[in-house]
Amino acid sequence: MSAPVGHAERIKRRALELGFDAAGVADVGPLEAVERFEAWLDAGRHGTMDYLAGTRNRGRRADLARILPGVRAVVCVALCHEPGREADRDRRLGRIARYAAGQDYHRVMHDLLGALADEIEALLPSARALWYADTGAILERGWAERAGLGWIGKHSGLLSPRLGSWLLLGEVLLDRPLDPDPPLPHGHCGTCVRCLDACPTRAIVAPYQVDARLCISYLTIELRGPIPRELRPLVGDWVFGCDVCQEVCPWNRFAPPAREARLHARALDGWTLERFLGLDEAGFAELFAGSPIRRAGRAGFLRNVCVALGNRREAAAVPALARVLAGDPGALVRGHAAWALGEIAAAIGAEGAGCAVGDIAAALARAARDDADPGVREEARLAHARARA
Ligand code: B12
Ligand code: SF4
Repeated sequence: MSAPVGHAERIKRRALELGFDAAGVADVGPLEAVERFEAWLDAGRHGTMDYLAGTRNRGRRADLARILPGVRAVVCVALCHEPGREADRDRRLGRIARYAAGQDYHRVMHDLLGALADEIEALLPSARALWYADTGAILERGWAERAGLGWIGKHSGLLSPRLGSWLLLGEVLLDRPLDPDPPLPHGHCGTCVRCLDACPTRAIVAPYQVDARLCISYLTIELRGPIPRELRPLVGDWVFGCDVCQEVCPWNRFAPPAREARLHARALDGWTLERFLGLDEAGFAELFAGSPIRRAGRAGFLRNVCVALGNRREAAAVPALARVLAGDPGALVRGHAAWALGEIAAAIGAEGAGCAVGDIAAALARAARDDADPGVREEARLAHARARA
């Protein structure tokens, strides 16, 4: 069956009218990205993201027909999510990745992709259209590249010459053929390696290859346990996700802002890093209802807040951190509070604020002796040694 003339164009035009910033069609021939993905898994670069490595999901990534039998085309879409940065907000809250500054993009994609899939099914009666954004066993960057939306930058993100890389991806699988778009003839990174050089943890281990175990995005969102001690100083004040590799990219200099109002940054007026430390489970769930930040969970998010405060090394954070160390219900949070106190003590000690250092050392010594959790006792012991060094 040949592609119905005009359907692809009408679908792409509708996608733009619905609010997407780019749309293209990919044919469903074998995808190079599958091999890259398998090599990435074999190297263990997915860390603890076991859902990526399961046999069923691997099979589905390698063959879209296992998701939609008879699949013939992939309609790929991109949505700009750039909400802009505000220095004051970053200062108060720590840095939150741009894609997570507003409401959860999965919800936004749900609405837009659902509407697009309905329209496609109305245009092509008896066709089946299945849509995904992020959560499907689909190599979204590879398909978007195939559909001509952009190229894969050396940071491994999809980059559009017109829109930059502040893009979220989604797709509609279709069991009807559509005229495909050609992929871009070549990428436009050239000799640039800014993203590799700028990555604080050196997570871009080679051009196009990210080792998630080092990526701040993984460490602050996906990782459930402690952030490896040697990486904590490199995380800076990122409390959810990381944008460094995209911030330095020259192609983002003229990237357009998000048109979708739900992706604009929430002000979180009155909140600060120290105040976040007082959130209990219910308070966390309420404050971040409908936000991607809920994915980290309370313990993961407060762990990140402790690391950010430790890296800022300001004595003003000591009381809040000491309260957490003495009484937070989460061992993960108490352990990272201990680490942060050790960092602050080491920094202000050098400036001669010996009194605060004495308080910190006493709090750490108590935790090293009395905390119920052996992991926290160990963190406190190490931090205590650092505080006194
Ligand atoms: C797991 C995951 C992560 C992991 C691993 C990221 C990674 N680079 O692999 C972590 C948690 C670290 C992460 C971080 C981020 N993620 Co993420 N993530 C995913 C997810 C669920 C799967 C990605 C995956 O399969 N990774 C494994 C690698 C091997 O696959 P890949 O990324 O598609 O691989 C490309 C490169 O490796 C490249 N490649 C490898 N070798 C070679 C060699 C050559 C020569 C070439 C040309 C290419 C190449 O080829 C692949 C594409 O063809 C996708 C959604 C999805 N279902 O696809 C979102 C997704 C990739 N993430 C997204 C986003 C927004 C982010 C962050 C920007 C969030 C943030 N601000 O904190 C960061 C960016 C970090 C980065 N530089 O990649 C967007 C990316 C949009 C875009 N413009 O590309 C996606 C598509 C979600 C979405 N629906 O919008 N993510
Ligand atoms: S920073 Fe340079 S190398 Fe990295 S994606 Fe952008 S253009 Fe490519």
